[in-house]
Amino acid sequence: MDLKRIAFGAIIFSVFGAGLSGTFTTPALAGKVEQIATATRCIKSVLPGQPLLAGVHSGQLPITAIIRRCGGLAMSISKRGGNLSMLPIQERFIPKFKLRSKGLTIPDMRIALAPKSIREAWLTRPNERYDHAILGDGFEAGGLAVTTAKGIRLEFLLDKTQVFEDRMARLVDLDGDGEPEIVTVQTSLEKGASVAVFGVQGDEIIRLAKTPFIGQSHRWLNIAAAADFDGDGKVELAWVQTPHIGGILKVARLEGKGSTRTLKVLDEISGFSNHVIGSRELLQSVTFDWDGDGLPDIILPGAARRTLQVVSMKGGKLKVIDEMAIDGVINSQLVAADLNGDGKGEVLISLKDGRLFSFSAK
Ligand SMILES: [Ca+2]
Ligand SMILES: [Ca+2]
Ligand SMILES: [Ca+2]
Ligand SMILES: [Ca+2]
Repeated sequence: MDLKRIAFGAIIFSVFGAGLSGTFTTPALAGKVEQIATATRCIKSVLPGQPLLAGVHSGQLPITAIIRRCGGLAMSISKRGGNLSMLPIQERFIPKFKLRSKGLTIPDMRIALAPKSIREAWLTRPNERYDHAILGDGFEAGGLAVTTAKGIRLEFLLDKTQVFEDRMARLVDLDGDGEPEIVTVQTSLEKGASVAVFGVQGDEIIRLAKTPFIGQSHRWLNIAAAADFDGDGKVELAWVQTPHIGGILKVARLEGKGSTRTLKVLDEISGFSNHVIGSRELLQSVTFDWDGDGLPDIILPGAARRTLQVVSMKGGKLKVIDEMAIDGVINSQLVAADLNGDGKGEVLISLKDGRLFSFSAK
């Protein structure tokens, strides 16, 4: 029985699926430990019940999650009639990043979608000019493309000393004007990664803001989440700098107007990792209001990847407010959902050994 009481009163309960359409014996209530009957021991992956179309988690809490068993069968987990149930789901109903072929795309690329002035954004011009391969292959992108609401395709190209070291160009409204900005990782071959924000002006993609490069080649960062973390009404962007070597969680705000803006780092805190070196999985962090104080919190693995950490930015300062031990190696994306319909989020992860865990606040 994989069951642990851990620090700060948070709960881990092991979700062993029932048969093909079996029903969990009890809802997994927040703050209670539940063990669930099983015939489905080996879980290969877990996905959110709604696709993360924008490419960055901003507090969405779907009421379902989808698991894929080691044998390949996909099942949705949801609350039905007061009980959580597991039902097989056909492939065509599984939310996926758009993978249809576009010109000049990077291998395994993901297209971010937003029903706004920018409809789609993705990375282009695969090249081998950077020998880092942190994302699991030897290719990085040299360009960034969008499709506008009018159907016009635009592209921004980097010079040969830089790459986009990411799998997607995320679409998120950072300045509150109702239209998305484009966020991705822009890397100098000599000086490492930075966070870059782009927008469309006229028929051009322009860069609105960029953090300084980390300062050393082969130093990377991974975008984590975007939301109003401090409750001032403005959206912040969070990322983990150097997630493989003692990651620093940074939260910044896009300030200024027009094309001369800055990404001002408001606070930072060390001890996190939202990526495994060489992995294709970039979505190892989520944000929602964990502790019920009305502010979204950031939930992500600790630096040693043996814990899940919950970070609040209440009062403008980043602070760990909860911590949960993980008995294994996180293999999946972090998925947020409200499976039991109590209005509070649960975090789902699958481990390398095939176990699926759900975490909920007390
Ligand atoms: Ca905007
Ligand atoms: Ca804010
Ligand atoms: Ca909170
Ligand atoms: Ca819940």
